[in-house]
Amino acid sequence: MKKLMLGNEAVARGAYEGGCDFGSGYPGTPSTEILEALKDYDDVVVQWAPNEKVGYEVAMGVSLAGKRAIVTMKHVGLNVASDPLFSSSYMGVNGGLVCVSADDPNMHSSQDEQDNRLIAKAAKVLMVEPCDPEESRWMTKEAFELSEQFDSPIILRMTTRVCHQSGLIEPEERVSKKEKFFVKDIPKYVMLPANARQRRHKVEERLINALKFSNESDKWNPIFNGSKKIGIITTGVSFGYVYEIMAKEASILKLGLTNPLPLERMRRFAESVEKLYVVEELEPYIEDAMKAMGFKVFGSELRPYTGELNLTLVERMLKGEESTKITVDLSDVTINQRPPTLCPGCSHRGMFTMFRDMGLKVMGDIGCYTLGAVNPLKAMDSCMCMGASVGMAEGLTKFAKENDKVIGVIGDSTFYHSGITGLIDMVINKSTGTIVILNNDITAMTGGQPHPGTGFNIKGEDSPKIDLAEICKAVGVKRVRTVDPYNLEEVKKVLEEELSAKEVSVIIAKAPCVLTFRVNFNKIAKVNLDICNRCGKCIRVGCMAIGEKDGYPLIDETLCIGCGICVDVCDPLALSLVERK
Ligand SMILES: Cc1ncc(C[n+]2csc(CCOP(=O)(O)OP(=O)(O)O)c2C)c(N)n1
Repeated sequence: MKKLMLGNEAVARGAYEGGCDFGSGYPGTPSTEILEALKDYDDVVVQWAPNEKVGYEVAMGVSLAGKRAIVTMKHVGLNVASDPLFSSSYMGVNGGLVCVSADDPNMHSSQDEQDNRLIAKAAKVLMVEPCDPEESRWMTKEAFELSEQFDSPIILRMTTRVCHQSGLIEPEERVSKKEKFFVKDIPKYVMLPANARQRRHKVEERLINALKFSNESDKWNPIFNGSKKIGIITTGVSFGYVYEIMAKEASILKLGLTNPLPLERMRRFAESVEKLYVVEELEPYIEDAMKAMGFKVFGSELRPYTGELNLTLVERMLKGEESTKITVDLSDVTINQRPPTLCPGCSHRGMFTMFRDMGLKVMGDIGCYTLGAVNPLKAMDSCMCMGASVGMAEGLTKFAKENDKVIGVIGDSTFYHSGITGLIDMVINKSTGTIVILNNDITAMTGGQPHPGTGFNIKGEDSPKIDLAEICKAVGVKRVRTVDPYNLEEVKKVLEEELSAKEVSVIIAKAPCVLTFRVNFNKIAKVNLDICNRCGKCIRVGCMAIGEKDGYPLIDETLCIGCGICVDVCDPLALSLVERK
């Protein structure tokens, strides 16, 4: 029976059907739902890793054990996992290994826009690209077979629109596969230079074999015959747009196995049509390959070079002036922008209010708290990649002007992910910097996944809890303080003390995520208009529950949870907390 599934759920289904024994990964939009769905299949062991590199390495260990494994991450996660990815390409696999890279064209929720097809090419591993949920299912399922057949980790390249579109899938049975076990094979699995040099040839052999397969495969790289006047080569979600617009008017070569590219099939197709287009998102990956073979191709010059495609853009690309605007044109419609903001009552808000009011230079990081950079807080001065706040704070502290007060600010999940090594660097290099860890006991940004400090795992079962303060002490930080982020007076005092200390220090601001743990202080902020002097300080904490009328704060009682940050910043004491009735 057909089932309606999200692309990511279909990947999980495909993994289950493909005999996957193990799933790991680190949350990251748009990939997160894959493991969350996979955990519900009893035959698969599923766990979150502290970061993508570790997730990849555990999956590789499972592969060496002869079992099938999947590891999931967003595109920037593959940067973190690229060290094992590149070497594992030389080692090949024992059990099939599938690595999901969920790319995010247009950066809906990412700090950069990467086309990880280029990483697959550089790592010389096979890559497959589905276009919809049903393909996400069967391609994932079959990717395990391909992985074993070509002795290669496989990159399953998804994009936001493939991950997050819903569609019908046709579930199949789980495959029954031959039992495999660990086989000792030092030349294959120990990448000493002498062994790696030998394996380097195997990598090329693999690509030659896979190229033959890719060229011959109607299943992975099908051709939809139509008019020969126009030929279009496309892949992933772009196929959906192309097919909807041009199914009757063009011939389409749809690529599903995109590393190695089936060059011979592409050449034959190009020669069979009068005018050739390539429609793909982000880099001109296929287009460049066609140009290198000497073909005249229309592609990237007809579309925006950045961001994602849509029906309108693809129609304009392919039909130019004749475009009929088959989608609704929203250019005349005014849509009020709703900037993202911290939740009412979020424990991060008071911290950033304090950082701003103290004039600190804040080396930030990635998480909900990155919203500390936006109006009206504007209290974050950098955000580069996960974990970077620690090293950057160390660097800035070393060379800051004498009166500049620098801190690094990092979330708890991000600290476990990649902040710890930065802190070790601070200790061994005698930094005098201060790091603030915002500990809300969850990975909030991506929807509330557990992390090494939460004390429960992906299934909600109890798991050992790695204590943040103990880790900091264990790596040699002597000054580790914990503060209540709702007590701004305490926060200010501790920040001042630690900033003036002549050694590295860590401040842990500990309070649970109000959204995940449904925190309610059961109070409401009230304004006494007779006392309020309209200074606007309460409004500048940037809480959704505080509006403004004639310069006076207006409390939205449906949103206020009574955290009291606005009350704390009110100098004339016009705001107070009252019991919620
Ligand atoms: C390498 C990499 N992996 C994953 C992500 C997605 N991501 C961004 S921040 C974040 C974790 C946020 O959790 P935490 O640090 O605890 O902060 P919170 O959102 O809870 O405030 C994740 C998973 C990313 N941006 N980069």
